Amino acid sequence: MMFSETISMMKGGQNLVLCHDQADSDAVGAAFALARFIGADIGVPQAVATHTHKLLEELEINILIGPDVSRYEHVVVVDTAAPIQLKSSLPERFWLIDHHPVNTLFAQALGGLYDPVSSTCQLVYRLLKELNAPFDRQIGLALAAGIMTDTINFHKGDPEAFRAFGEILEVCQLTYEEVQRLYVVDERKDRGSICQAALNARKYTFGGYHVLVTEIDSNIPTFAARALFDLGADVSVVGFTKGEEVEIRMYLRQELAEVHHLDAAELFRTMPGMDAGTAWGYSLFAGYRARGELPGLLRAIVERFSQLLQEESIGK
Ligand SMILES: [Mn+2]
Repeated sequence: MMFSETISMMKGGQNLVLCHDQADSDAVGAAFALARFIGADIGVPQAVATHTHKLLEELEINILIGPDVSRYEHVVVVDTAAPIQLKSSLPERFWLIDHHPVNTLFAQALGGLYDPVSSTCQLVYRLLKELNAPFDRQIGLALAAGIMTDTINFHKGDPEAFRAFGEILEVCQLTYEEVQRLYVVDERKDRGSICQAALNARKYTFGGYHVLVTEIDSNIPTFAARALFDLGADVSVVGFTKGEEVEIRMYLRQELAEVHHLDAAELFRTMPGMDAGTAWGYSLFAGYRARGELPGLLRAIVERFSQLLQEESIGK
């Protein structure tokens, strides 16, 4: 049976669409659109990512924290690449819709749709289209926000991501700006924090590449890292201290990653002093969360790039 038919059969049942922990707009957007079609609760193991709060508010999405997954007839997990991202909410039986280039969860699923495209939202759009599902502005906003997030506002993306985004705008009568409003930081206080973080940044040049490192006083390190990257950094690293925990985000420029065979997520996983936390991401973006002390971690990251980039340039 096609997976779209399976989805169709779930309609009216006791359903849960479960996102990965720290759910981003791709996970939440996909969950919302699917939940509207089959009728489902939406859950997350512990928390939703800060940048997604705007989408939750806009769509008035009610998310269950740590839902009892055994209570449901059908559980569809979305946008999740590995069992660890579900923490203790990993269901015994579940379907999966995901797009991550490496997926270690699909083998445990009853089935689903796994295709390593740009976003989970485009996969949900594909399924809903196949089912002739009704679309409205809310579903459109959810799916478009997810595609925009996972393509990093179209800094990357496969043809289907662009096509799906355009179709969604058209079918749901949305404008690009309406979707972007959910994506960019438009709180004046947050923009101030990003400006201050940029002004406080230290710039290192190793092997000709610019490495910008800073701390931010607001929990939006991803946006600040993106801002430094857009300013011209080849590597941008931004840390935020939240009580005893630290959050670090890093963007790598593609050219640097290719020339030096670097993978951002892999770098964080193997960084000296960073083995105590959780690292995630892909080749050009990585996140890290742990209990720890931020200045020491940032120094270790700078030291690592100093070795990686200067050694190689000497060898040439
Ligand atoms: Mn995703």
